[in-house]
Amino acid sequence: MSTDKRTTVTIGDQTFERGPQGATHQVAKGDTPTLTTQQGLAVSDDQNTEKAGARGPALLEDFHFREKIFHFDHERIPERVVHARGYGAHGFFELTDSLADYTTAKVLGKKGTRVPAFVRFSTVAGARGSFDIARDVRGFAVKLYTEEGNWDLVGNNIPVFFIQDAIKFPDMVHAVKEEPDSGFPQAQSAHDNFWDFASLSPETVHMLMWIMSDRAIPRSFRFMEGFGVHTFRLVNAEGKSTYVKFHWKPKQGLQSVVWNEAVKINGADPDFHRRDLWESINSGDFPEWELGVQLFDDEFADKFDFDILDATKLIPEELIPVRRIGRLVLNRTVDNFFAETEQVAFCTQNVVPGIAFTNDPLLQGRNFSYLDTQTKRLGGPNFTHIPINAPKCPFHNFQQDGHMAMHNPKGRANYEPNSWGMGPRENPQTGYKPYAEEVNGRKTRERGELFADHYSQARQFYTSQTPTEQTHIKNAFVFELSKCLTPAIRARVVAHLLNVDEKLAKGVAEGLRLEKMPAPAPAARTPLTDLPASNPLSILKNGPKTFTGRKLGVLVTDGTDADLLAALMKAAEAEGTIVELVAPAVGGVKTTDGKLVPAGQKIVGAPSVLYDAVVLIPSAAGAKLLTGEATARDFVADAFAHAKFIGYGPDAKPLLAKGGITPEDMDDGIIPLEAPSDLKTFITLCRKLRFWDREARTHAV
Ligand code: HDD
Repeated sequence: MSTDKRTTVTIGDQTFERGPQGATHQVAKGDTPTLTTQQGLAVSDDQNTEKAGARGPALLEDFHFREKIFHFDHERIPERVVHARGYGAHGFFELTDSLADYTTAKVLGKKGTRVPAFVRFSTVAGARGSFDIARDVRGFAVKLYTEEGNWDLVGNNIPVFFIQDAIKFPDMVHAVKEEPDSGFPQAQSAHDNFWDFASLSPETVHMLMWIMSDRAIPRSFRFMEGFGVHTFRLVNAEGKSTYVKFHWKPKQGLQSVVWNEAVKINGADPDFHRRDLWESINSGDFPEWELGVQLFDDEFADKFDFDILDATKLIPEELIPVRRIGRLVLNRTVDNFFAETEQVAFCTQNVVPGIAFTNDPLLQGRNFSYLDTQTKRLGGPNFTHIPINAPKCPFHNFQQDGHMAMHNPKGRANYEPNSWGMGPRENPQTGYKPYAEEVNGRKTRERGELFADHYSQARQFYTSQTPTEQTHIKNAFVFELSKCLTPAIRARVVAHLLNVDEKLAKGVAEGLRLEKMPAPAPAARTPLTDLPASNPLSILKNGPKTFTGRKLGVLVTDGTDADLLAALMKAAEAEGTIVELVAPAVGGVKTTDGKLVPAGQKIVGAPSVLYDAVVLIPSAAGAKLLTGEATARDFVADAFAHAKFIGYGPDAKPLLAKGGITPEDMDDGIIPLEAPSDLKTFITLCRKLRFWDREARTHAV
């Protein structure tokens, strides 16, 4: 029986059209388009395959069915071999300070220049469907559609890298990804293969410090820095080169979560980071970063303790300050995840005139890898024709044909020179030229001498952290190595840490219960132990000054004080804080004024790990009800254990007790909220983000 026999039904307060088998549709309006095949043929029935009789066999001639299934079967493309899980957004870049003295790049030339941008953030090791808060590096890839072509700055949220030479990249990636026989662990470095490779490759040690720090578990993409990592060159109109390192500094300040929290967020909301970006942009709270540059010359490069071509080293901001020259604003989410976020193809080779490469062996290797990988991933050489990848400036060339060619040269000439006077010509004035660096040398497979210092900056990173952050680093090493089944590998890592910081090494050894302390790993170059601490390397020294854009979870029940709730909403709004009400039922609660206030979440689906701080304002009866609910108990206990600020109303005490908070545990991070004016004080306190003093009291092991 065909679907043209439709009836109208009402479900709830909405009216639908229903076919004979119960499939329910929107009621077609005048402007509802007709469903067609890919050939534009109108479809009469999309519910039933063509059959010989209602209960008979399906017919091969049903081309609509075949086309639909064929297309579905081909929906997947290979996921990225690294950075498979990512999330993108559109925005713009605006130049706020001209670098015209240093570079001919127009995007960096005239103050006020604005170009469209697309940014894709990612994790590295996990598959496309893995979770957001893995302990991992985050990709921070920026595509600027400039008037001189696309400039891709394909960076990370960490300014250094695991390895120095691109030839080691496949080994490093194989080691960190799931082990090839078992196929696990997914999206984690906490396994033997990774630590085996890392402990046998001392060049990884500086990066290990960063990924064991809270940098690897950011609170959101919005609250992390980005780095171009390599030293690039800027080249000006006279052909003079200046070295440059690129930085993205978040206006929102830096913030991370704690490890136990990350583990729980991954279960409660595997999409935590992408949801945060989506929601902030769609609510009009546009994340913003400043573009910073560290500019330096050969004189600095020659006297610097390390090689500027070595991607496992950074240049402390105290030595070369970061000059802020622009801003990147993300103000539009994608229309289609696949078309934009999945198909966007970043290539480190995409630079514009006035920006050039250095001989960093990691960068040189990347320039091959990205083009190669996009060709495979997107199915051929014409991936640049996909709208998200196409430049927004005019482009003309004689490249033609290939799979899915969307634009071919027009007319007779598909080569040059030609005598038909047709087609584009090269332009020696505006065209891209490599930097005219003098190059000579014997062919060899070696690295620069200074590349061999693997510990000095690792130590500098560690000594630059606050005691809280140092503890987190130690705990992360202990956690990861405790998942490592081979004791010899654990000891090898500790042997490296002895060259970084003895206290750290001892703390890790103790945490692992290592019976015998290994000897320090032999260093290829004597580490410099006197590098001064550098404040920009710490997250906690660079936190936000406001609670803006952060999320407050508020536990409410029937009978919650309406005045207290109103005061909370007002104080939060003034600060730009997002409030989510968590209740026994998502339909909401009746507050003391008799109004039904809808909730954002039911308690079972909203653990406190999803919030930056929490408020407990149940009524007395509500608190009694929630003491019998395990997820409410966890809500309180976790907020306490994760050193969060907790505001509590007059009737919340039984809930605090149920969450394991004894009267002796009450500290300055747990704030009574009695009068509406207390709410403003509470929100102001939350600007500190965490009450770190509590942490030591909650982690005895
Ligand atoms: Fe890479 C993707 C960042 C070293 C080879 N890389 C990729 C992405 C980012 C980075 C952010 C995701 C881009 C996106 O969102 O689509 N990669 C880095 C940084 C590195 C680095 C900051 C060191 C400083 N990468 C690196 C090396 C190689 C690669 C040494 C190979 C020799 N990277 C790739 C790749 C990927 C990639 C295989 C996978 C998917 C893709 O390119 O588009 O070509």
